[in-house]
Amino acid sequence: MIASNMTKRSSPRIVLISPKGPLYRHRGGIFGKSLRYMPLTLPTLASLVPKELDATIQCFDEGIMDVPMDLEGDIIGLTVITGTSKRAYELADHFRSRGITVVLGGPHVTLLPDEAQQHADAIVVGYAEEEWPKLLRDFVAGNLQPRYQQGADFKLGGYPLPDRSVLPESKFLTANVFEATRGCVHNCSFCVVPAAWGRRPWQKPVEEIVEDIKRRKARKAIFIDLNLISDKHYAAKLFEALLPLKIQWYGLSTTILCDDIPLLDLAARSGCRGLLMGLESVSQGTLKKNHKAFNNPDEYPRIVKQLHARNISLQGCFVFGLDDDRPDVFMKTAKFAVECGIDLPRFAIVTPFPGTGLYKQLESEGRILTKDWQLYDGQHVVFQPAQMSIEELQLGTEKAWKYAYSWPNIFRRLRHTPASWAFALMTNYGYRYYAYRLHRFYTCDVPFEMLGGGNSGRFELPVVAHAEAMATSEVRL
Ligand code: B12
Ligand code: SF4
Repeated sequence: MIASNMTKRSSPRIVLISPKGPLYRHRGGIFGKSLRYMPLTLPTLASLVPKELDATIQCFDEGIMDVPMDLEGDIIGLTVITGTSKRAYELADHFRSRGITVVLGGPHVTLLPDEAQQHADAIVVGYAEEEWPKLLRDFVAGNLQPRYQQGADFKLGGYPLPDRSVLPESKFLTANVFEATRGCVHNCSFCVVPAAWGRRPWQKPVEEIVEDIKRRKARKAIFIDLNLISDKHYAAKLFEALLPLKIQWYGLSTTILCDDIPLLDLAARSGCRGLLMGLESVSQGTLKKNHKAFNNPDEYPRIVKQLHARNISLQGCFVFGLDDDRPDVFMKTAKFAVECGIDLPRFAIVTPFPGTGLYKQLESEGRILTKDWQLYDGQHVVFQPAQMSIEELQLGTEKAWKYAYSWPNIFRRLRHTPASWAFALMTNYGYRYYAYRLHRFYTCDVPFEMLGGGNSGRFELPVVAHAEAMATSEVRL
């Protein structure tokens, strides 16, 4: 029987799910447990459930556990990113057919709300700090609306701290994961952030982050912010506040940090030991065309040296497949990464996530090969590359990984690493393991999560994209 969303309920049973497609479920990798940090999505949503509702909350992250298809609940919230949307819709359809109210939210729902709406009783578009509690109150009152939208006056402060107890901490490498900001002021053509949330940087009051770190008695912290230095003034305030905590921290930043020596020095003094930077390409032309001209490949060697001089390791991420890339791009980039001494280089196939400038361009040129969103994971070719074949892009990416993670090149790169040799070798060994088994594993699961944050990937020959490309003639995060 399908339950009515107009029925009043008390003490609702809320279930929160982070779905994962078959490629990404239970990825224990070589260490037998998830080498990921705990994502903050479900802990954040759980903390926002209004106390007066007297709700029970159950959380499932399919990366580490099974979702019982016969679970009992009154309302299920699923978080959706593009790569998991197929699985999310499958679960949503299943639970709705069992009469349970389903709510969808997250980056993919924000990018494609009309698509998500077809699989949900209600969706939340944008950040949900205000809308999720409102939605739950409406649900309990029997007055659920189909769509809730982040307000224009949204502020990222004054909410309860994430409730990390809703997920089993022991299944993750660490739960000392924090978020200071959201959004980014830049507009890189392939990036989901400006497409989904605009170019405004949202910031949590620094005191809230300090309180969260103290409450967890964290000695090491991971910041998941996609660009921690979007607002340099705020970043400086945050780093100052971290000084007395004497922690080591890891996060994501743009190369712009290295143009501001006082801020870089402050970051290092505040405990920064590892940064992930989207270096993207070794071609200035490619960067410029994709609105990332603030990156200058001529400066990359200097950036690595500046970071190393301050005991900061670098995970440098490159993407392959942008329009100027030719078949020589793979080895050129991999050799460059080795020569620069990047501690952990990563190579991804560029993904035109729906809603991004890149997606719009490729779609208008008829070059999107598949809309099977589960292949939109930075690891499959889903569009027709401009100057190479799909196979070249796939295999070239694999070659770059293998080159950068051959033993001689690991040793070459690590000559100047600021990390301890044991640590640097362990993390590189982890990446090497995957670099040589890309068709079997999902490289995101490996150790930079020990160092910091991360994106980027794995690849299998994408059967769908491949077949469609063949049919149409021919022959990057
Ligand atoms: C942890 C993380 C992961 C984890 C788990 C992600 C997951 N949900 O499954 C792992 C490591 C598995 C992962 C993998 C990948 N990730 Co990731 N990841 C993140 C990261 C760094 C943090 C997520 C987080 O904790 N956010 C904090 C919470 C509070 O924010 P939030 O999730 O956005 O949730 C808020 C709202 O969106 C909303 N909301 C979200 N879900 C729901 C659900 C309901 C019911 C409601 C009401 C509201 C709601 O409410 C929350 C509060 O406002 C984000 C970047 C970021 N800083 O957010 C990227 C991000 C989610 N990842 C991204 C990407 C691209 C990837 C990869 C493709 C990277 C790669 N090449 O490997 C893979 C995808 C794998 C796949 N299966 O396809 C993109 C998503 C883009 C997209 N369109 O899908 C993001 C946004 C980063 C980016 N580059 O822009 N990732
Ligand atoms: S790629 Fe990085 S710098 Fe560019 S818009 Fe996205 S988060 Fe900002």
